[in-house]
Amino acid sequence: MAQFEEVSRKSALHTKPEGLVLQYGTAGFRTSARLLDHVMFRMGLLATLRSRKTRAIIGVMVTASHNPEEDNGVKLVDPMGEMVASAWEGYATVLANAEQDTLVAALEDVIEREAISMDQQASVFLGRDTRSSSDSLSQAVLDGVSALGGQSRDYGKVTTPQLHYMVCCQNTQGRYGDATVEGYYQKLSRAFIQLTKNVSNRTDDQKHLLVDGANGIGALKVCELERYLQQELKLSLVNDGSSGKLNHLCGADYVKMQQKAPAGVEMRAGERSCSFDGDADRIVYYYRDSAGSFHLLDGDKIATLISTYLKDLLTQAGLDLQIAVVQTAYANGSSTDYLENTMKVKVKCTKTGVKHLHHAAQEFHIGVYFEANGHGTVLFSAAAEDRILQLSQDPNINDERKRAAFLLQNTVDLINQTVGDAISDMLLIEAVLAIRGMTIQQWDSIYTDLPNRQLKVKVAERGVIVTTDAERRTLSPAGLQETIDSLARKYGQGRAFVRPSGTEDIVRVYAEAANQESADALAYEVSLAVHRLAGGVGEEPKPPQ
Ligand code: 16G
Ligand code: MG
Repeated sequence: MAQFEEVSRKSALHTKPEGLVLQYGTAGFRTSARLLDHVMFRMGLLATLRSRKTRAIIGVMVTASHNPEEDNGVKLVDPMGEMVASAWEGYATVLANAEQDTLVAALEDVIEREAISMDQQASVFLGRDTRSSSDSLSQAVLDGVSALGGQSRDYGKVTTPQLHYMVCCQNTQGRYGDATVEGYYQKLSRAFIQLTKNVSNRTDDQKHLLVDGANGIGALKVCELERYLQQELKLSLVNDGSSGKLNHLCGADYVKMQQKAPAGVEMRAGERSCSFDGDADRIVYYYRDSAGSFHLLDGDKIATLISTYLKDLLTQAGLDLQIAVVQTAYANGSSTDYLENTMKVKVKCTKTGVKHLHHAAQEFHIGVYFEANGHGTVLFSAAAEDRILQLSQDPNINDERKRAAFLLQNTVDLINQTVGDAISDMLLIEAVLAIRGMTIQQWDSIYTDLPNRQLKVKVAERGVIVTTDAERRTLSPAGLQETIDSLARKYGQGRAFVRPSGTEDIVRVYAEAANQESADALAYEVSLAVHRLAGGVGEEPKPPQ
């Protein structure tokens, strides 16, 4: 077939290092950028096949998110803007690992299994982050698309959520919005201004936000957005990429893991600040109190703020829609307790990874999902959106219901429902704080986090750890869960779990307890148990200092 001759010819220009084996993990392929050229070419091929199969546009995003500048990665985006279906993650791994001379056979196998008609048109949307390697790696994706006769549209530098948004807009014929960066800013800023315009007495301090752009794509995009906000939100951008290194001593991952302010951020007491990650699909907030202590408001605090706001609006609107919060095992125990017992909201726990939370959130009228690391959004079912729309157009309702329906309607428009989006989440949080007249301290005091600690353990084969119950318990190796149970019981409010990382060759340990000392001790003791029972390599973990 002539098409496959082109694939063979072009593939010779994107050769695979012999013997290299990579896996499409939780967030696609991610490794050192110099190992990825052939992977990008092949993901161009696969996205083209996926487009033929679904008869829709497929997205390809070149980014390694919060990883260091030297790394890169790629993920595929399905037609409605969601993560690619899991069977296709398997094909991605097979294609990436095929040696040069078996690539065409591997492609033919996918075509046959999925009964793909090669006459069908194919179209791929491409985006990339600001890494220096992203330009040439994007070119490799485009080569793959054209080698299989697909069309492509290159959006250049965009955030990951912007690419997801474009894919969804185009595949819904513009019903979700206009598939341009301009259209994205217009939709979000319009909704933000509608939400905040009737809030009286907003001071300059309330309109001001410090943003750490992680020296990445989010920094560029937030600058572009600002002029659409008509001074309703004034952003002071640090780590804007002009001099600092991507994700180095800054960004959402750094702030969350180190529990401290990023480089370059000088906060006045009580000043609201937030950090994006390297591809702007995660956000965390923080501030310093008058005594100088640092306070982090992570994904759990964000989920609580947003779900409380939505629940109250539903009550005011008189809408009987079911709202739920989806979390992972990393959610702070205090947040789960507050949501379930004080707010009386349904809470569901899933495995780590956006696709699991996203999927679970689709089961409810309104599903608010956030990982503690700041990755999340809100999903509204079609029925929920319809009911909100109908109510907002009903002339026979009282002012309170009218106002609530108006706010709900614009909140739907402000949220990027395709995936967690730092820019959209930031605008939503700013709008909610404005509408509720809340300071960041008041938001923070909704509940108090339990002290916690995360550690990593190196083992020979992390697959020996098998988890169940949304990763909250282990089935193997034998005896590990019993050990964790008895260690956790020693400490007030003690809870711990372990899971193999989906992005690094390590086992992750999480522990929380009534005080920091106990959380640290519990995390250490559990790490030691993992090292001893699950084939630890290198030195045993050391007790906390
Ligand atoms: C990826 C996931 C993120 C998850 C993290 C866990 C996506 C887009 N990203 O970054 O949701 O929290 O992996 O990493 O799904 P870990 O498995 O190494 O702990
Ligand atoms: Mg990211």
